[in-house]
Order: sequence, then C-alpha cells, then structure tokens
Amino acid sequence: MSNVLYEVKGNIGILTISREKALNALNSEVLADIDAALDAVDLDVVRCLIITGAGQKSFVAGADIGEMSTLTKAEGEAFGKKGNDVFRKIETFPIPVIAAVNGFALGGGCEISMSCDIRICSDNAVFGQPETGLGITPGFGGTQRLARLVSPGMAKQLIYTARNIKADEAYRIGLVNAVYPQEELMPAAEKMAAAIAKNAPIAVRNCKKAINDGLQVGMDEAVVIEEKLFGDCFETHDQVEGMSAFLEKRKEKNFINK
Ligand code: DAK
Repeated sequence: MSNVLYEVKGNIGILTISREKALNALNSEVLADIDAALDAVDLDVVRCLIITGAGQKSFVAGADIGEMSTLTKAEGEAFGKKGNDVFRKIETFPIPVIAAVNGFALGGGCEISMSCDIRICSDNAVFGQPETGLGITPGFGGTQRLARLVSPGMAKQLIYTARNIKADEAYRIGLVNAVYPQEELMPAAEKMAAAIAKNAPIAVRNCKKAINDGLQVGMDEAVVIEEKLFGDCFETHDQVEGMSAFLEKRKEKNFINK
C-alpha cells in the first residue's frame, strides 16, 4: 500500500492518502490502496476512522487527470466504478469516518470527503467540482452527494460553474462542520474521533446505519429502520452497562463492543 499510510492510535484509525507529488490525486493504484487499507481496519479495535491527505497543501486534488485523459468509454466506466465502489465502502463503512480536509479537495477529492460521515477542514482548504471545465461530469458521486449535503440549487451552481470555494464558504453552505488553522486540524479530528470512540460502538454504528439508510426512503419506512436498529441495541453488554452506569451515578463506563 505505497500510496496510503495507516496508523492506529488507541481506538482511532488514521488513513493518510499519500501521493504528495501529485497532490494526492486518485489514480487506480491509489484507489486500490485505499480499498485494501479499509479492508485491513480491525473493527474490533478501531471505533472511528479519520481520512486525511499527506502534506500541508492538499487533501486530494481529484481523480488523476493524466490517467483519465486517455481512457476509452469502457475504461472510463471501469475507472468510475472502481472509485464509486471505494467511496460507497467508505460511506457504508460500519464505523464513523471523519474527513480531515487539509487543503485542495477538488473533483474526486471533494467527492471522497463527501462519502465520509463528517467533514472538517483547515483554513487553507479549497473545495470544488471542476469537472465540467474538463469536459466531464463529476463521476464519483459528486452530483448526488453534493446536492444532498448542501442544497440542490447550491450544488447545481457549484457544479455548473466549476467554481472552487474556500473553507469559509464551505462552512457557510454546510459542506464542512468546522474550520481550523492547519496545525489544529488533526488534533481537532482526533479529539472528535475520541469523543465518538468513547460511546457504545454498537449504538454508534446503528446510528450511522439508521441515518444513512433512513435518508434513502420515505419517513414511514425510515422510522421502521430506526425502530429495528434501536431494538438491536437491547440485550447487548453495552446497553446494560450504559444504563447501569446512569442508574448507579457512575461516570466511568466499560463499553466492550458487545
Ligand atoms: N491529477 C493528476 N495530477 C495532478 C492533479 C490531478 N487531479 N492535480 C495536481 N496534479 C499534479 C500536477 O500535475 C503537478 O505535477 P507535476 O507537474 O509537478 O508533475 C503537481 O500535482 C502539483 O500541481 P500544480 O503544479 O498544478 O500545483 P499548483 O499549486 O500550481 O495548483 C491545483 C494546485 C490543485 C490548483 C492544480 O494542480 C489543479 O488545478 N489540479 C487539478 C484539479 C482538478 O481539476 N481536479 C479535478 C480532477 S477531475 C469519473 C470518475 C471520477 C471523476 C470523473 C469521472 N468517471 C470515470 C465516472 C473525477 C474527476 C476529477 O476528479
């Protein structure tokens, strides 16, 4: 996995996309390495994953334009599928995934951040979907996820104009939850991940699934999804532990992911 660094700090996994010479642009090899890194995450230990980019300048500057430039229609479709499969794997990853966006998040870079549960960024971050200027549509879910995350009107404006936006505007339109000075980004991401990791893992996972799956259907069906995932928490060790701790006025809780 030469294009991805992976480290575990306690219950937190940190996956760094590392192809700095091309501003961490996603080629087939990088996508395969991200895929393999996700498969290697030990879900018995890791309770929250952070995805970031190597260096101080770029999160991910998009899909690799050099690789894409010579693709045939069939190859373009295969490349799109490879990206979409990895991005869906992130989106449906059992544990929460935080994108710590440390610079350019353009095209596929913006799209990979949008497949994460939560986005925070550094003050030098730049977001955008420049694809129409390259003669293509966003191909890794950008038309779909941006419209769901901000508003359809704002997504259409950004995609049709191919205009890049800075961190403050990304914050204003709700694309990111918070903006930090560059050196504070990873500590903030780790602090947020630790706050997630200290809660009952089965409950957190079920919340992710309830929100994601519920957003795909009407409210009648959505509340049934929630009911099932709510019920699924009962009779677990961690449900008994969490409620016992409250009743016993205990601050310390021993959640064991069972
Ligand atoms: N691909 C390949 N190389 C890239 C790259 C990219 N996206 N972005 C940067 N690089 C490379 C540059 O070519 C340069 O390499 P050398 O010339 O040094 O060998 C190196 O990174 C440093 O970049 P710059 O010299 O350009 O650095 P600057 O600070 O001057 O500019 C920049 C930074 C981020 C503004 C600029 O590099 C830039 O505009 N990059 C391209 C950004 C972009 O347009 N990204 C969107 C790509 S399109 C699909 C699937 C997916 C997609 C589409 C369809 N299907 C098949 C369904 C997704 C499309 C995209 O993501």
